Amino acid sequence: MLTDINNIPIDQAIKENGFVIVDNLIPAEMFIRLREACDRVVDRARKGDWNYRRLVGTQFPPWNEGTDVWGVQHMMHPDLNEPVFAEWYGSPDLLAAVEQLLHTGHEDLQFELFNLLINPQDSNFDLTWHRDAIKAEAAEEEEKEKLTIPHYGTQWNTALYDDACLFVVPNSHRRVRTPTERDITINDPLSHKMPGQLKVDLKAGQTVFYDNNILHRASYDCSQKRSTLHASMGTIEGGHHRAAVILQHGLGWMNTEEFKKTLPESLIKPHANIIEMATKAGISNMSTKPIH
Ligand SMILES: O=C(O)CCC(=O)C(=O)O
Ligand SMILES: [Fe+2]
Repeated sequence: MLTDINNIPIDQAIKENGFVIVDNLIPAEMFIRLREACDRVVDRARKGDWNYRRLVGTQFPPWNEGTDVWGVQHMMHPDLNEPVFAEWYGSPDLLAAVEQLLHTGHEDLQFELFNLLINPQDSNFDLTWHRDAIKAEAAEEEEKEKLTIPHYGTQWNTALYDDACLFVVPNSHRRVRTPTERDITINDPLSHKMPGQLKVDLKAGQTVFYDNNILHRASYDCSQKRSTLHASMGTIEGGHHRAAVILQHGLGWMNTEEFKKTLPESLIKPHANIIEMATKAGISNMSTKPIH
């Protein structure tokens, strides 16, 4: 059983706090290869040679305006031609961690997103306090209802360089916002004074898994190199609930023979599972409209 940096089983820690920090989910021999592959894709995205990217000025998809890049999308896309990303996404320790967090087995794992979060070059950029799957304006009743939907998935940041960009409110992932939190998320969403906020300090090589409905924000510093792998996986039980969150990123390229050929053995079943999920939900082009 995998434990976190405080020796607590990771599934227990994420349930209690909404996030959990884990060491050593990158095999030593893969570390440099991942850094080098990231440098190459970042270079392409900044040059405008890779158009699936997140641009300063906009937090959620679509990213149509601006030039300075804060994230690169679709690390496993066959046109990027960087096999180390699928190799890591399908690596045994990472899959074991995800299976423990989701209380599921390999057969039921669902292949999802793999993106990269980086430092912008020209200016600092802050993401607002948010929950990924619930809008700030949601009325209390709607918020309460959405918070009861199980996630059937987990997401994580794995730092290739020390990374202190993410802030969370521990244990805010399953309850409605307090009046102060509601006020901040709606009227002062860049606030540095969120009650109970915690800076997540990751050392290179550490991973934070977090509930995507924990209240969180991020602060992007253009002077500090960031190259943080940002990914998610789910279970087949998620069905259409998971579809909305995942497919808003536009994943048509995953439903191709060309992509399937690039997958390591450990990802064949998880990949078949997401294609089946999208097909059952009637979304075989694997694209849905943005949530926010
Ligand atoms: O930059 C981060 O660490 C968090 C990114 C984030 O919150 C998001 O992509 O929704
Ligand atoms: Fe987020």
